Amino acid sequence: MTYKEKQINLCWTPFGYSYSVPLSLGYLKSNLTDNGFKNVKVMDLNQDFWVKNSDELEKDQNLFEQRYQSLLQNVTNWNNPENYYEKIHSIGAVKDLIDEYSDTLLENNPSIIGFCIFNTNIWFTLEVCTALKIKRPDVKLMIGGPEATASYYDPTHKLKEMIQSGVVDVLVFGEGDITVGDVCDTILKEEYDYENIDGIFYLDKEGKVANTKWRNFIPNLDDVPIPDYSDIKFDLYKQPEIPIVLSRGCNYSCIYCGVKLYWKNAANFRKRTSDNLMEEVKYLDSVGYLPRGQFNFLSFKGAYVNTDVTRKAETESGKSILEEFCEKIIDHFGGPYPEVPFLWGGWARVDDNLTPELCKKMYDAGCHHLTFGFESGSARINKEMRKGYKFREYDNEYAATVFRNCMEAGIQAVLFIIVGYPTETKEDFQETMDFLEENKQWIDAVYCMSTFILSKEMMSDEGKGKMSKFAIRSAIGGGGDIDMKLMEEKPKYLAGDGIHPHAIEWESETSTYEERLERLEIFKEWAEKNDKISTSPRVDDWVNPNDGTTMD
Ligand code: B12
Ligand code: SF4
Repeated sequence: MTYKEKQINLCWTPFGYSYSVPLSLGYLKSNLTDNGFKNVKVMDLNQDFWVKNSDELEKDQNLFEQRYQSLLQNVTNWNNPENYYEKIHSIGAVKDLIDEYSDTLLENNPSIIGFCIFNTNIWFTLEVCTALKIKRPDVKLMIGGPEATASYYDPTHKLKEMIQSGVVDVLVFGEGDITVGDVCDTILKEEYDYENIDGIFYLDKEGKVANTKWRNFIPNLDDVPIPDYSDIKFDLYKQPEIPIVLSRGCNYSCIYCGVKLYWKNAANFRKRTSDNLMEEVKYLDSVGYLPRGQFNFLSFKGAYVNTDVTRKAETESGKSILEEFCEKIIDHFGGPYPEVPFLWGGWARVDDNLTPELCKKMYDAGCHHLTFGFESGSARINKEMRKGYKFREYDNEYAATVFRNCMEAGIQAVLFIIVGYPTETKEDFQETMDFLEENKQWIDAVYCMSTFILSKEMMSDEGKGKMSKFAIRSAIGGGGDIDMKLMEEKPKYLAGDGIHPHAIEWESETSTYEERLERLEIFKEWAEKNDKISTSPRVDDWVNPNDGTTMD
């Protein structure tokens, strides 16, 4: 057996949503296969978990459902280790799952097992890794994914401890498409020259946790092979939402947004061409993932779909990539929706490039809804957030026109708002509510899950120096475990350090936590009264499998 024939397993562990398809692993598999690795298997144990428990989950009164489903709604149960151990690990079934899944992962005798971690499955994954190392110490374990990348910024992150203790062999941060091949190569050749591979943490020859430099982002996304889902049985997912990533990174840098952790700065924003995107649509169609006559859903991912705000021609045709892509979809399927055999949704920015003509074309290409980061009806707060409206000052008339264009074309406009952004006054909040009331005919639904959460992303180095001057007097972590008395001796504004991830109960000069909760209540009452609670996408035969959360 050559080293390229050795078995590599790539895995998603519970707990994620039941409809999520493992896009990242599809990317890694196609990259590894392109590099000559012969035996790469994608194993979605998160999906296995939902399938195995589907009978139980359908019984309303079932304790299992109550426990898992409600725990899943609240991400702080999963990304906060104390909550995880207290509320989740204590459920006996979880211990059995760890044992079962570590056995499943070893069944085909792998040499390497790779895990993709998010903030929701990190603690469970680390437990599976520990069980694996006890059962088969010779199998190398590598970890990548968004939470692995986020851990790059935290020197005391638990993941570093796991490398130190020898449970995790390699941690990959940043874009993993090329790194994964390099790591598998060096392990399977038994060379272990980790120091020559960009974008990883590992245990160096002195037994210390070391890292190499951040890997350069792939300049041309069309060079990345499209995801390989050949190990995935789409029909087993509850209402699968198939993601197609239009772009990576974002060309803006809103202060509160976590995107910069993963993609650094706006200069790393890249888009795929419409031809390359069509290749993926055709692949999904050819392997039967887009069944005709049955409701199916694609989710156009990336920062947002209408990224062509520079207004420079992006293509030879002089049109935006989005417009070209829509035209090619309609063309390929022989006419406008319903000839197009799927619906799609995506995130969008409030931008007047969403003209009536473009909206119509998007609708014809299957666009069902757009989810806007509207955030606030206050122009001042939009500025505070550095939303970066480039071509004109933000104003509410401008936003209303964009939503009207969508709704008139038949596309549902779903809005996200932020309640209680730092410096938001009662009057600013009222401006948001006034906007919603005045424009409700152009809005299908509005979504806001909680009051504003100070995140470690927001306070990361990438945001340093740009932070608005809001005085935070104290902050308590989302898990309720850290009490921070920050401000007296610290500078007037915060950046970089001191804030516990996901602090929700903070207090500033313009609001207390209780005041923000009151604002949230006002919003919720309005949303209920006007039937604007986000249950998007609203399709008659669609049952949102994750009631209480939003599909994006
Ligand atoms: C597309 C997307 C999805 C898709 C696909 C997910 C996927 N990655 O496969 C879907 C809809 C399924 C999804 C689901 C979720 N997502 Co999501 N998603 C995104 C989004 C919009 C784009 C990511 C992207 O471009 N992916 C493309 C590939 C190239 O990037 P990638 O997935 O990170 O994978 C690369 C590297 O991380 C690495 N890698 C990944 N896994 C592994 C494994 C190994 C072994 C190695 C070596 C490398 C490696 O290599 C990959 C290729 O370069 C980002 C936000 C953003 N704009 O970036 C959020 C984001 C990644 N999602 C996030 C979250 C939290 C989730 C959910 C938990 C739901 C939720 N609460 O929002 C679920 C988890 C999945 C599940 N089991 O249910 C967070 C992650 C935060 C964190 N620190 O964990 C993000 C950053 C959004 C945010 N700020 O909240 N998501
Ligand atoms: S909020 Fe949206 S536009 Fe702003 S940086 Fe994040 S992804 Fe980009």
